Amino acid sequence: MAVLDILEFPDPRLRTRAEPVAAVTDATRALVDDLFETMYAAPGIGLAATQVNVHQRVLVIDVSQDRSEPLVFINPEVTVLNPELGEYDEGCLSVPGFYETVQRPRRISVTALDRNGDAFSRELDGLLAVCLQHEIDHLDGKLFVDYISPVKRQRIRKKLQKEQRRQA
Ligand code: QAP
Ligand code: CO
Repeated sequence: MAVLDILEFPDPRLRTRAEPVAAVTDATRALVDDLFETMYAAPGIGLAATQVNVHQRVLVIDVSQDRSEPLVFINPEVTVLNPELGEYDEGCLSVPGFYETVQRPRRISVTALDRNGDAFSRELDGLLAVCLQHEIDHLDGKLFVDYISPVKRQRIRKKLQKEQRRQA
């Protein structure tokens, strides 16, 4: 297992559309383990493979207080159950230090493969529904800052680029 480097906005690799996983193998499970280790180390509540520069449709989430409810979603597909939108102040390990309010459907259902390659479905609401939609956006090359005003997005881009130059 390994803690992997996380790409940061505005890195163009975050705009890559991830490919479906053709078969869940030991290599997929090794990626899942690295995603959890990286997410827990951060610490974060969700991480998509895109954020560690692996462009496969794999993401992990744990929104529990005591970090005891690891969830794996491979090739996730979402259906909106109710068009009603909710608001949440979202952050992102790829946009460190910034939080903005984003609106998304409140109630969704998801179908995905688990770490054994078995299909499952569940209905989600609350933070889990927000987080899953945020992470699937990563697999499609999308970031939460795409939902905010261009002025705010540009301000965040400039601050992070300055920070990244300092670290380089
Ligand atoms: C996505 O984000 C999410 O800025 C997961 O300095 C977040 O785990 C979905 C983090 C909120 C819904 C609501 C962010 C850690 C972690 C930071 C995260 C930071 C350190 C973000
Ligand atoms: Co994110």
